[in-house]
Amino acid sequence: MGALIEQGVAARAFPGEHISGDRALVRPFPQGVLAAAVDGLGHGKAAGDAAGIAIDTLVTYAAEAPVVLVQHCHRALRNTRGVVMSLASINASNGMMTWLGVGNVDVQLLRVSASPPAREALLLRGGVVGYQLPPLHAYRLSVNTGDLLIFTTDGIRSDFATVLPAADPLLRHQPVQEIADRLLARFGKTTDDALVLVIRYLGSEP
Ligand SMILES: [Mn+2]
Repeated sequence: MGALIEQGVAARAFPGEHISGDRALVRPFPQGVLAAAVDGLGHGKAAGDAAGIAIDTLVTYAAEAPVVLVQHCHRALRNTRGVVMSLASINASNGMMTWLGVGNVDVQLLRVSASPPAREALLLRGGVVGYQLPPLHAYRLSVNTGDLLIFTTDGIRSDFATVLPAADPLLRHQPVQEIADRLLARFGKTTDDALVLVIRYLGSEP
């Protein structure tokens, strides 16, 4: 299988901290790829420790369905301060994506090659993984070559979505790392850890 996606991550820790509680993961598995962004509650070492446990758990079970992944993380995080997280699992064989979020890690799907270009946002449920889970319901939708998936933690101002129209021609070709860097520079807050993960779906064609 060739590369199914390309990815860019831009992140910075709360000023004065060496460790960020915000972490991103892109993990291929035999039938597809898992993408995730995790925000450990608060900031500093305890937040980073919780986020690290979540990421390790996601790596271990990457091929599992998102609902199962959140349940595994919930168990693993019981003795931590907990995290919020959003996941997207893309199946390479049929171009279907399943996504799920607990807490406030925003995920936008920008269908930049559709006519007209369109945007969909992951429906988030309140809760804290490791402390209190909401009823878990994952949503399934198709993704097409060129689609962008943008994860942002709450260290990124939420109005970024309104100034990044899906029809922006830059989004079709600009390297995903540049898109991530641009969003962090323009919309990153200095009052929290901040992270942007940008994924472009390349499709499973050779
Ligand atoms: Mn945060």
